Parts: sequence; C-alpha cells; structure tokens
Amino acid sequence: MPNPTSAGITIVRGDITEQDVDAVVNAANSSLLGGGGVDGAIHRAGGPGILAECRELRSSRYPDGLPTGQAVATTAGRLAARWVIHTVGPVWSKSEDRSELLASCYRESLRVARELGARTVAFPAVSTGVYGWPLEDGARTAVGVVREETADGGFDEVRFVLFDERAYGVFAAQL
Ligand code: AR6
Repeated sequence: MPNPTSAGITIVRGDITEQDVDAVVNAANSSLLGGGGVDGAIHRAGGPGILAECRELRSSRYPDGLPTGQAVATTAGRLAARWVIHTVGPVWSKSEDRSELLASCYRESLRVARELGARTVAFPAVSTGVYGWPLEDGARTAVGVVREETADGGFDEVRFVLFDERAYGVFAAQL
C-alpha cells in the first residue's frame, strides 16, 4: 500500500507500470518513440498501441519532437491506468541550471492530468536515471511542485513511485 503523507501525496517503492491509477507519467524523450528505463518498461508492459499513438502525435502535433518540460497524453494500452502522460525531463547539466524545466515536467503533467479528468496520478523520479539528475535535487523539485499543484485539492492522490530503496528514502525525506 502506498504510504500516505500530506495533501494526497503518497510514495511507494515499486514499478510504475503496475500502478492502479488513472494516469501514469512516463519519463520519455523528445522522440516519443521509446527508450530504456521507465519509458522502455511502459511500452513493454502497455503494448504497441501506446507507440502507435506516439507516432501519430509525432506526425500531427510534434513533428520536431516533444520539447523538454512539456507533457502529452496517450491511452495506456494494457496497463491498469487509463492514460500515459509522456513528459520529457531535462538532461542534468553541471554548467546550466535546468531546474525550471524539471519543475515544468511535473507542472505540465498535472495540467494534462487535470484536462483528462484524472484524479489519481503516478510519477516516476523524472530525469534521475539515464538523464543523470541528482536524486536529492530531483526529489526536492518534484515534491515542491506537486505540493503547490495539489494544494487546491484537485486530485485524490498523486503518487511517487520509486524503483529502489535509496530513491524511496530520498523522496520520503523530502515529504
Ligand atoms: N518504475 C519506476 N521507476 C523506474 C522504473 C520503473 N519501471 N524503471 C526505472 N525507474 P529513467 P530519465 C527509475 O532513466 O532519467 C529513457 O531511455 C530510475 O531508477 O527511466 O528521465 C527515455 O527514453 C530513475 O530513478 O528516466 C529517455 O531517453 C527514474 O525511474 C531517458 O531514459 C527515471 O529514470 C529519460 O531519462
């Protein structure tokens, strides 16, 4: 069971593909055509329908790819969730502060979730894997934005799903 904290924000150690929520967020890349980590797991578990919708989005709304910090939804194929919200996190940079782009991923994903009418949303720790974002900093941004965005009570639950014990501990400390 997710561990309830304040204002409908919960954390759980587990796999994002197994979450029984209205919408799961994918840590995608601009191509929207899949990759490793969360992205690979979501496409594997959800099946080819998600990729087909992503290809359609590429040829219609995002011919140059989904820009970093933005979010867009597809249906969720075989996942328990109804929707996948794909967002593109920034690659960590030592020389440039890209925190606002990371904050934007959480904010935009929740904006899309609201538009869809999703009441429960699960997030992975965006950018903290392949994209190299330091976990503590990523968790601070994630928790800060989600707190702000859920303050009006627009969601029943926003769940952070952390794949390993260390990430779970870091998010738990932030909450
Ligand atoms: N469920 C929950 N969390 C997971 C899962 C899972 N199944 N698998 C990994 N994590 P990453 P990014 C954790 O690399 O850094 C892809 O190739 C992982 O431990 O998935 O935003 C995309 O196509 C880490 O803490 O996403 C992009 O090219 C966190 O999820 C690129 O990686 C995010 O790791 C995006 O990189």
